[in-house]
Amino acid sequence: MTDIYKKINDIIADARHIVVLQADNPDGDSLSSALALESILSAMNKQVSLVCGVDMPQHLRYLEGWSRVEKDVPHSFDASIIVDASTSTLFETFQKTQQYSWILTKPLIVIDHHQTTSGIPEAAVSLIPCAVATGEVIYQLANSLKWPIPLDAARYIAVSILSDSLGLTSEGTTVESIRILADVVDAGVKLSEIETARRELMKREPELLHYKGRLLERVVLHHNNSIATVVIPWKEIQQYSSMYNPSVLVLDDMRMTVGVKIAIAFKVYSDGKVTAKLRTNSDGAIADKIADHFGGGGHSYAAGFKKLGVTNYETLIQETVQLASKLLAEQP
Ligand SMILES: [Mn+2]
Repeated sequence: MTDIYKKINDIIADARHIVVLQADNPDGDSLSSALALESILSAMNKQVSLVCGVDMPQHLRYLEGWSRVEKDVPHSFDASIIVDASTSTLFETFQKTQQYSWILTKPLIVIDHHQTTSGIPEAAVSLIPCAVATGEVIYQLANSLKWPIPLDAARYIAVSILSDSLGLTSEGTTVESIRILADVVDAGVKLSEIETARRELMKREPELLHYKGRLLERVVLHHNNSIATVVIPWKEIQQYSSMYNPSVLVLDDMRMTVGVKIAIAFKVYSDGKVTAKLRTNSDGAIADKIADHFGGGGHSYAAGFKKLGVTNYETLIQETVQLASKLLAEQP
């Protein structure tokens, strides 16, 4: 690990302007990891540009600084850091515009914690230890390299850990995660302030209340209620996505149903693209295996995949359900 730390330190030392990149599926961990790095590197007198190919989701906008995330890679920079992702397929938006190949012309650092990924072979250095959140990895890196960790960086690290560990309750939460959280609270971070800001922004538009009801009515239970699926068609993606991710609106309710081991939300786009978001309970932690089968990635509890050129999405759903039931039957 120290070798990797040294390589990262060298790249950062040589760079004046650093781009911090999130994949096309930004979440609480990726955004707060990017903002934590921005704060840390700025304190080291670096110029930092935050970039993500897609809009920051509404529910993350309680994090001060979200609006500094730009859509385009700047014209000149010296190095880049990808946070919370290590699969190049997650950078489709950049790949379409050649921006991704532009990124690869400069030293690229990958900082992530996803264990089942295809990796980014072009990266100069990849730091992907087992950790509950990328924020945890950044804290350990900064601490060990004696980089400054300003209070706002410490706050973002707390958000990142709380977000990916589901409030320190997920399987991947370790003593180290709790220790880091204790450290940042010791440094002055107030967890109650983070939670108040988050809850205020969690309030949803009234029309989402009724839409959620319609989505829940459409949930299909398969194989003795062990697999729950829902389909979100293009029309609804267009209508509601700017307010809230329709999948996220119902996945937890699906998962919190007696008997359900795995919940899957499919989004069907107009161009033949179909995405699937998978969430499981502890007795059905096979999300990564299913995602992997379809070329996606993630954790055993939460994963996703994307298929292009799908002509009949119902066949894909059938295939997914069959694979899920087979994997569930093979569970010890
Ligand atoms: Mn993460």
